[in-house]
Amino acid sequence: MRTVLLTGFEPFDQDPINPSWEAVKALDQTLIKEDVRIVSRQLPCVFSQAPTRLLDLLVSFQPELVIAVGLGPGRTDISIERVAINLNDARIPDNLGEQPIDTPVVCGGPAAYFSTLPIKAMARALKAEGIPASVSQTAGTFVCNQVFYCLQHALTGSGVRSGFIHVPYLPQQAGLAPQPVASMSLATQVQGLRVAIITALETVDDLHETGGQVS
Ligand code: PCA
Repeated sequence: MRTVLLTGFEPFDQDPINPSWEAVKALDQTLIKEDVRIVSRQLPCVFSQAPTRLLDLLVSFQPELVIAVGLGPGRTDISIERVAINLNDARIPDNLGEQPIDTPVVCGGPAAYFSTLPIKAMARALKAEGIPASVSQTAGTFVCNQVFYCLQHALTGSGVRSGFIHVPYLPQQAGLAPQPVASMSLATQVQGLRVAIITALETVDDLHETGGQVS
């Protein structure tokens, strides 16, 4: 049996729920193909703990594909991240009150890593199903970016494909927000992840079409 590892995050910043965990949890133990099983695990939203937990999961499950998922507050679609940068710059404290400012994720590591997922093909496949999606050029500078960077750092040269997806708020979260903010139903998020995983498993060479932005 082959394994796809999905991770989602615990709630953070006073939110009682994190859609990334709700969505990946819904796919835990799913047979996404005859011989491919999804394993979903939660990561702490803590700079000092998330990377170690992630590395333990890579060792335990020996996955052939890894997609880490996080909430992108204010994201309007399923955002398939292109690049992780070697920088922590926390606008808010993490769940242990740590707030690193301008520190490297990995001392001496390269400035950035690219996703090794077929990000263009994934965005296109989601849109073809009527699910809003795009390639994103930044995963931010908080714990999601840190986890994404550590994931790419750990798997460089391994042949295991990996990357990161940000999902929007759930409608019930957006309904409580003081300002209008985008949201997406849990069912749509789960279906989006399902399509993203199947596309990643089936696509060897990514599409050559633009996923860029002017600014
Ligand atoms: N989103 C945060 C961290 C955890 C999460 O789900 C981020 O985008 O960094």
